[in-house]
Order: sequence, then structure tokens, then C-alpha cells
Amino acid sequence: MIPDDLIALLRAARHVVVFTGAGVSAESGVPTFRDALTGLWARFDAETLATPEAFAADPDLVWGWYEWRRARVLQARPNPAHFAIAALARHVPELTLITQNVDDLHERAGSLRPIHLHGGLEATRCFDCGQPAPRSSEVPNEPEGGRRLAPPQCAVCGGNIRPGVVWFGEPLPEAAWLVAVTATEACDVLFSIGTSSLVHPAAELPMHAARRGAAVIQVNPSATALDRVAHFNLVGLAGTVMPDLLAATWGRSDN
Ligand code: BV8
Ligand code: ZN
Repeated sequence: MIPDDLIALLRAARHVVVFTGAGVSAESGVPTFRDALTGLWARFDAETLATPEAFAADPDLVWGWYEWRRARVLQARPNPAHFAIAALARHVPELTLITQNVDDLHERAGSLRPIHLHGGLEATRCFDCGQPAPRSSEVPNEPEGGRRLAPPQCAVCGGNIRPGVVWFGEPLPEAAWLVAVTATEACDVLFSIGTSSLVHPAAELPMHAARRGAAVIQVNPSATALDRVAHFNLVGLAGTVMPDLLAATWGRSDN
């Protein structure tokens, strides 16, 4: 049920920021960040595996994990939440989409230029010299339980190729972070969709918007640290809540 005051607020919105996390891709079958640790990687927690130290210590283990996740993303399709977010941009004067996700499902649903704060699975570069490396075109066909996989070698220095994601302990891409902070400063409405609000500095964006007086709307089936700050807590799955919200506000959920 979408509250009437939220409908009125959205119809009058000037600049909407949509901030997403792994939960927006969950209904596409892409494991959320903390659900991705199964099989071979079940004995790790994400914060230790998604680090330069883990890759340096055991490149085959970490590269295998990313290729397994990349295979899952390539097999996945955008879900109604991705399509509703893309449609939302056609109903408001200005929309900035900021995602923590490393998949390309927002792009495949038609969202233009999402800001990836944590990089992306499709980009790769040399771990040693930083030289960007072309992605091999073949789709990885990784077994369910995962496997160790030797990363490709850099054509320039022979070093190991790494995924182009931001690992824990690594800085966020400066340009992406600047655009995200500027949009959060300027918006009058911010959606936080499908994130546990645990990873910093990204998790600070909705808090900052609320402190500035922007209306913060959270969409999540579970409680998060944002519950006490959000003006609207829409408890439910993004794939249901977002289409309902568009239909209640503008009569359609997919245009
Ligand atoms: C940095 C790429 C500095 C890799 C990721 C301040 C306080 C505390 C800690 C820190 C701090 N500042 C820095 C830190 C350290 C650290 C950090 O935040 N640690 C945490 C764990 C405590 N941060 C960093 O290291 C960052 N770097 O600060 O650098 C610096 C500066 C200069 C020079 C050097 C260094 C870098 C952080 C980036 C890490 N990389 N991803 C990869 O993907 O493998 S983060 C990773 O977590 C993913 O990107 C993911 O998107 C992100 C956040 O997780 P969520 O998206 O929220 O996913 P999660 O699974 O947690 O939750 C899913 C949610 O969805 C749940 O709430 C669930 O209920 C909900 N859900 C499920 N289904 C649905 C749903 N919702 C709606 N619909 C559904 N159907
Ligand atoms: Zn190199």
C-alpha cells in the first residue's frame, strides 16, 4: 500500500536520487553480496574475500569467485524493480541513479549512466601495473559450487588480471563519488533500495540526504540502520514495491 502523502511528494519531486544495493538484483537470481558465499567460498566472509590481500594470497580462489558471480549475472535478466527504476526517470524532471552493485542489470533495464560506486564485474585490469585488460568474450560456465580459476596474465608485465571492482580497503572512484555526493546534496527525494546500509562511505549518502531535509524512502524486506532515519519505510521486495509505487503515482508501472 503506497501512502497518499508519498504519492503527492513524488508527483511534485524535482530531483530524485535512487541509491541501490544488491537487494535490487536479488529477484533476478543474482545472490546478494552476503549470499554469494556458497560452496568453495562458504568458509569466508565477503569482507575478507573482496580484498586485495585475499587476491594477492590466493588469486585462483578470488578470481574463481568473481567468474562464478559474473556467470550468474550473465545468466540473469533485469527484474521489475530495475524496469520500474528505469521508468521512474521518465516521470520526474531529474533522476540520478547511484548503485553499489557490480552487475549491469540497471543498464540492461534501460537506466542511463548509473553511477557505479564499487566498480563493475565487466571491467578488468592488471593487479600489478594497472593496465586495463580486455575481457575475454566467452561466457564463463562456472560449476555451482565454484572452482579455483587462474586469472589471465597481463600482456604488458605478466601480472595477474583482477576484477575492476572496488575491494574493501580500496578508495571509491573519485569521479563517481563526487557525482554521487553532489546529487545527494541537490536532491529533494532519495530512494534507498535493497541495501543493508553497512558498507561505507556509500551508506552515508542516505543519511546525508536525510540530514539535509530531503525525503528518504527505503525499500527493503528487512530492517536496516536506515529505518530510524527514513521518512517512508516500504517493507517488501523491490520487484513488487517499485512497480506498485509507479502505478499508484502515475497510473502505469512500466512506461
Ligand atoms: C574505503 C565490490 C578508504 C566488491 C564492495 C566507516 C565505518 C565502518 C567501516 C568503514 C568506514 N569507512 C571505510 C570502512 C571500511 C569498509 C567498510 O565499509 N566496511 C564495512 C563492511 C564495515 N569500506 C571500505 O573499505 C571502502 N573503502 O573506505 O576506502 C580509503 C580511502 C583512501 C585510500 C584508501 C582507502 C570500500 C567499500 C567497497 C567494498 N566493495 N563491492 C564485490 O562486490 O565483490 S561492497 C559490497 O557491499 C557490494 O558492492 C554491495 O553492493 C555492498 C553493500 O552491500 P548491499 O548492496 O547492501 O548488499 P547486502 O547483501 O549487504 O544486503 C542486501 C540487502 O538487500 C539486505 O538489506 C536485504 O534485506 C535486501 N534485500 C534482499 N532481497 C531484496 C532486498 N531488498 C529489496 N528487494 C529484495 N528482493
Ligand atoms: Zn601488468
